Amino acid sequence: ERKTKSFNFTAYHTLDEINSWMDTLVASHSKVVSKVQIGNSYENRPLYALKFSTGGENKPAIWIDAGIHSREWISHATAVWIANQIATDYASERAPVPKILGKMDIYMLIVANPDGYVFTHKSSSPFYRLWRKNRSVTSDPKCFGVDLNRNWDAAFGGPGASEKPCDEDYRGPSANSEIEVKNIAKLIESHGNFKSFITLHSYKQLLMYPYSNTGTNPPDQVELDTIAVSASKALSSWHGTVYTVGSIFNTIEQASGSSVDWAYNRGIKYSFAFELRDTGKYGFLLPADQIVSTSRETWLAIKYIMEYACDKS
Ligand code: PAY
Ligand code: ZN
Repeated sequence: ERKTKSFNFTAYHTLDEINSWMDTLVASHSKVVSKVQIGNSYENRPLYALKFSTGGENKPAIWIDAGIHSREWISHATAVWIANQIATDYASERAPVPKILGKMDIYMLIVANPDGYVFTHKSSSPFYRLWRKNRSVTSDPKCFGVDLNRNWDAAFGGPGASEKPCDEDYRGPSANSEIEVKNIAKLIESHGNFKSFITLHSYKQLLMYPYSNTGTNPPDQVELDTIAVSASKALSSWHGTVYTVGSIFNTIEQASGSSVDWAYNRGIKYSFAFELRDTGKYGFLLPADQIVSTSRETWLAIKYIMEYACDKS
């Protein structure tokens, strides 16, 4: 019998498996990674972030989250792979990770919506597997859950979010009403030195920047677009996967109360949202045999953004 169980990066995993994998990662790379509990979810599950740091107080930092929408399983799987890559690249002194971690800390919240994620694992029937929101009780006893990407304090309540609890994009009763959003916002605000905010979603193969709530360009549009074009070229260089670049408003749809708009409005200039593979053939049910290729190509784009933010910080 083997003493250490190796983690299978080519499969999707449950919340418990991801949480115990985090402990394994921390145990084997304890000099550079730690597990930070940033609070609990609505159903009282811990929200664990991985913190990559080579020491020092309040260094400029990069935020990466995945799984704010629970059905977007490729986002959690990609975040797991990338966390492992950051740790191993640091250990083997593979550029640019040592340079980035020399100057910055990286926080990764791999399962931003654990209650929803557990729900998606309850059954493969679409009602469970395709659950998007969290699982909080609403004013309608028949309908559960708030869309955590409509609940941020950024044009909250505007067009591009629903006020109806049964809708997939229900914004919730008030900005930050959801504990998952509140916990992330609290960590980022109290830290105060985040330079980049990256959120992983699926699907549609898009690399997007603010705004989502208006078609008006953000003040840094030209720079953000240039970064996104270069990052998506890096991504495509691996397997030829084609990404479209633009503001969320222009590439997908109007959305109010989104995390990226909130981050950008808080002064986190390098704020981006990824819509990972694919373009609709499998959609949210991306086959597990695409996890590693999706992760590898996404890592090239994220590495580009991180290095850019590092050089500018
Ligand atoms: O921040 O990515 C963003 C805003 C746009 C996404 C949203 O929150 O609605 C777009 C959708 C998502 O990833 O949640 C796209 C997918 C395919 C969906 O559920 O419609
Ligand atoms: Zn999403």
